[in-house]
Amino acid sequence: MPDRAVVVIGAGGHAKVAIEALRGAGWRVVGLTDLDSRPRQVLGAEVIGGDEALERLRGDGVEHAFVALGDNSLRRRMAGKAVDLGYRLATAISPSATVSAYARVAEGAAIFPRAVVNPDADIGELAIVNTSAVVEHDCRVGACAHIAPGAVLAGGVTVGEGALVGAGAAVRPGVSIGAGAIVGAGSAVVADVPAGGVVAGAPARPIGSQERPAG
Ligand code: JB2
Repeated sequence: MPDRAVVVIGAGGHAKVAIEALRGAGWRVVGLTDLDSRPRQVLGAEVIGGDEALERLRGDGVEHAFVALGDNSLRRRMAGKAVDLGYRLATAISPSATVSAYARVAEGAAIFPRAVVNPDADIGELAIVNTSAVVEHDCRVGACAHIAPGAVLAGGVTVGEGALVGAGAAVRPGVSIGAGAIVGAGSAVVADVPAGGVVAGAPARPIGSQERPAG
């Protein structure tokens, strides 16, 4: 039986859901690091300090880290630091999530309670499929993208790296959402969204763009 010890990076709201998912999947959370390094507990796990504690923990033999930061760019950056320190990225799949045996979930991803990931879907490294989100068959969710709670991707949707699909949004089959794009909460996306595009509404319309795609 391999050691299932994991350190969680970030001690905010995302960490709470991640800790439950990790524990449910058999991980032992040895502690958290946070920018706010004051000692405290999150769901009974200790905040042991800032990210400088990561090196010591690795030296103590902790092999896995989970980056529990909801911001897509920050999550990518912190994961890079953890990997540079020699960590492997843990994957947090809640026991109540339904993940097809024919789906692929890359390292560092989060699949939260009651989310559904159907056959031949591909969930990229560090992506988040948040609570009750649905990723239908043949979807591709890029690295560091975030499918927020209750969002629904119909079959064959592509979500680019670092994109955010807001809570409760619905995306029509086969639509492509570009890297770093943002889809507003509750939107109905019926046409492709370019990289860095920001859309909202039902049907979703452009409301701006980001100069540099996030993530
Ligand atoms: O560089 C960092 C760093 N920067 C901010 N390293 C570490 N270890 N921690 C960092 N933080 C910490 O992330 C902040 O001090 C804060 O404690 C935490 C962010 O907490 P917050 O609750 O604001 O966001 P979150 O990322 O945990 O969750 C967001 O994303 C989720 C997907 C929220 O929007 C949630 O509502 C959402 N469900």
